[in-house]
Amino acid sequence: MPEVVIMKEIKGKNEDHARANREKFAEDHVLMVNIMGAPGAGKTSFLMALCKELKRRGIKSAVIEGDLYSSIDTDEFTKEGFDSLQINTEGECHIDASVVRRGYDKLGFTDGVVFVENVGNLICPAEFDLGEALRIITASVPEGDDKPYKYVPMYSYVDAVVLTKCDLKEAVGFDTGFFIRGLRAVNEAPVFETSVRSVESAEGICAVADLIEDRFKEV
Ligand SMILES: Nc1nc2c(ncn2[C@@H]2O[C@H](COP(=O)(O)OP(=O)(O)O)[C@@H](O)[C@H]2O)c(=O)[nH]1
Ligand SMILES: [Mg+2]
Repeated sequence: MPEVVIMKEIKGKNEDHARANREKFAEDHVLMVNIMGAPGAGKTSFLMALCKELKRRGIKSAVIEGDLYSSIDTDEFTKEGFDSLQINTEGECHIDASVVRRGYDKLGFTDGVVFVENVGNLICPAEFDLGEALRIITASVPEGDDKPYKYVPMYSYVDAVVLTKCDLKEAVGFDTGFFIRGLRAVNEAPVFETSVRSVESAEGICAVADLIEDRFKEV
């Protein structure tokens, strides 16, 4: 069974912790990526497919899982042989830079990509810089095509948008053009269409892996 660490925020300036994290990640040759999205958006499923694709390319990755309770997501990654650590916030709706740092130090990982799967929430995680190099939102098709219009702080905050569960577009009547127009009103971030259920959308996961690979070269 993987270790589950219960963590609460250390009071203090989040920006100071985020700055210290950035320095540490650079020192360790680590690209830190913050994955955000609603509960059930497909964060874990997408992340698993992405980690496997990166492994195929010879890039190491590790995962820090943030959830209120349980180790369900970390168990998945441990089973597949990835370094992973579960943080339980026991009620907090996001994780902050100090929590990420304590998890990262326990992980003892260098020379690769560390993903933080943030607590499922479209509001609070956009208020806490973790010291990450890349911010991704997973937006799932069944959530609806109007979310960029409603969750403006989150959609403004990210560097890339991963549209998940694209295999369900027709079933739920998702209007991609409407979604992208809403996004473009606040952000020029690239959009990647993905699914873990269809071969065509698997190409989107490879395109995200290209982005991660390019960014990792800059670390
Ligand atoms: N149809 C479909 N279902 C998906 C896809 N990705 C994830 N799911 C399902 O959506 C649910 C939530 O996925 P999960 O990865 O746990 O989301 P998380 O809570 O954001 O980490 C699970 O039942 C998954 O099997 C996808 O690409 N297509
Ligand atoms: Mg998850």
